Amino acid sequence: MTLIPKSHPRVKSLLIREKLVEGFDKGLVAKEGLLAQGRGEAFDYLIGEKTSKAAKSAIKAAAAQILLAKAPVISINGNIAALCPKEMVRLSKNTSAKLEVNLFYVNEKRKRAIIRTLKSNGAKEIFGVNARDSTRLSGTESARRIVDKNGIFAADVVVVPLEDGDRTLALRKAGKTVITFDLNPLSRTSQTANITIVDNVTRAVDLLIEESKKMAEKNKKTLQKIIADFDNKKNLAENIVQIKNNLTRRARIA
Ligand code: PTJ
Repeated sequence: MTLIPKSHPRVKSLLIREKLVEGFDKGLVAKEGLLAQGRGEAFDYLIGEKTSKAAKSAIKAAAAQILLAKAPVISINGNIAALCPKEMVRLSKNTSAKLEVNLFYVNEKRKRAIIRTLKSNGAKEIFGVNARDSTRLSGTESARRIVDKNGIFAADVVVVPLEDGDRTLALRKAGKTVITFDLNPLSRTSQTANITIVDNVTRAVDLLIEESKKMAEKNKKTLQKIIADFDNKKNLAENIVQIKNNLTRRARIA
């Protein structure tokens, strides 16, 4: 691991980068995952490398939505397995959501490494593992169309962190509610999800776990109201305004 001076102003961001690079060295992350990280870092810089008010309200809506779901599933890819496996397992346990490994860049060896990582972080049952349980999701040509019959295929709510593609639209057409974490408010996934958390997944996932713990004590009606009051398009627009304001402020300083 590269040594990063603690005094570095962007130390947190650099530590996240190191986690991803370590995950790549361990065979969890696709080469393209490093590029995805770079894309994310650029947007993180633009949002100010902290959780915005808009992201906090998306996190609340996401917690309510997962708790109200009958069959929630969290989709795990290589970047997530490298960045926050323990947190995803904790979220799944707190909310009774299933974990399914679903990769864009299919690679059996990498898939097995991801499964091992999830297990070593406490996951008991993992979906998307056996070819005999797989089926196809229509409306997408990518490898992500291969899903588990008892996991994503049967889910009513699916969490799809870190992906910019057409799967979200396919999931929505299949009648599912989609939640994503994506630093890019303009990505196809961000724009088509029901709830988009525009924040670094490494910051937002802990907040989502906390929110789901708090909300587990609330009644169904309260949770339904939180979701009804949430408007994803409006929330994305707030994130874009925030980026614009950050840019204007920096331009003034320069
Ligand atoms: O492991 P696989 O084969 O399933 O592949 C995973 C990647 C991430 C390589 C694949 O899904 C991919 O290519 O993703 P994209 O199309 O690059 O989209 C990733 C999205 O996540 C982009 O919009 C990034 O801005 C965003 N992103 C990257 N890092 C983070 C992030 N969003 C939140 N937190 C991050 N840490």
